[in-house]
Amino acid sequence: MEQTLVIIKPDGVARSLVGEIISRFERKGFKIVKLKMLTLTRQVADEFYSPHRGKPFFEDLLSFIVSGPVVAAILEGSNAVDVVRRMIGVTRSFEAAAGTIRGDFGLGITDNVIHASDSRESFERESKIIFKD
Ligand code: 3AN
Repeated sequence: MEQTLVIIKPDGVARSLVGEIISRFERKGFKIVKLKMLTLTRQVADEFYSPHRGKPFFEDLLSFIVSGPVVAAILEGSNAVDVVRRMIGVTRSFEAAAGTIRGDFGLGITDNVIHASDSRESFERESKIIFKD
């Protein structure tokens, strides 16, 4: 069974969307394998977003992701990476389709409610950083 990582970002947690979002994944049929709330340090955030180093939005992205607690989960189910990416919607929330998490709950780009691994390789890298144990 395939696994993927999702992180409900500080805006999603602050807006009390954790239950709604986790519930969508459960109802879809995913199994929650790991779940935790944490606040990323700048060091961990820098490592997590290292593929985006040097991009114009990198500083804003780091400041935002460390600005409050996040909820991270490892989800398991058929084609988890692709299915979850479809469920969250495109990066620019204001363009995300209705019925997706970003489409239903956000308007932002930096503050776009949720992160999900975009490949199996990303999942392997990201989950080691977030779930070190
Ligand atoms: P996604 O989260 O949809 O995979 P990525 O991996 O391209 O998007 O970007 C990672 C994060 O960087 C996004 N979730 C978003 O918060 C931020 N980001 C991406 N592109 C921009 C942009 N043009 N301006 C500001 N922030 C951005």
